[in-house]
Amino acid sequence: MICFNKCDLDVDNKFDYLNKIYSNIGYKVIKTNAKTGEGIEEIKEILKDKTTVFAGPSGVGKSTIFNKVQNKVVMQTGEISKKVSRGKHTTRHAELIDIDNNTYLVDTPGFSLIDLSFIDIEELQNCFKEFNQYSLGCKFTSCLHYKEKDCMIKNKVEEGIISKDRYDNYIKFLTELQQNRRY
Ligand SMILES: Nc1nc2c(ncn2[C@@H]2O[C@H](COP(=O)(O)OP(=O)(O)O)[C@@H](O)[C@H]2O)c(=O)[nH]1
Ligand SMILES: [Mg+2]
Ligand SMILES: [Zn+2]
Repeated sequence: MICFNKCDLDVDNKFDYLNKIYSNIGYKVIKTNAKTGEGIEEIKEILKDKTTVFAGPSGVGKSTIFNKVQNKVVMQTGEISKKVSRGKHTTRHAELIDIDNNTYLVDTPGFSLIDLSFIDIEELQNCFKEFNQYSLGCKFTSCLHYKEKDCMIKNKVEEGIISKDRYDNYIKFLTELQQNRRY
């Protein structure tokens, strides 16, 4: 599930744009404002009878939301440093908190940088699940949807069926992995 928090700061309504992209792919998308409580009840419903981990960049409001959905533990929340505009790592470890019957929650420190090196180049496309149903249409079975000819993924991007932003992210990650590949 993807949660877009701080919707009070979303002045140009990026949420609607992202919601459309990710809902189409099949993700459940939720809009929250941890300051006013918007969307918090919806999150509580989703957490019921499950074990959930909050993941995402530091400073996005994971711990603030964590504090709003339960009253057993108070997590430290951090102001975003104006200097580096990155969140402080105030949550230093991950702990499984028993918030209700059969309901567990883990807050995490989050990350300021994603290390993708554990993903195989050929496997990366599986992280973009909307590519799946089309990749059989590529001419080459090992198509990376990058420089290859007769690529169905690139066709679908062209047709506007696969989001160009998502495809561009895929290529960013792919080229990063290719550059760091060790022989
Ligand atoms: N404007 C705004 N600020 C928020 C919201 N949620 C959290 N914050 C602020 O963002 C900062 C980082 O929050 P925190 O929960 O520590 O982020 P974490 O690193 O993801 O755990 C804090 O100063 C929070 O008060 C929100 O919905 N709107
Ligand atoms: Mg935190
Ligand atoms: Zn392809």
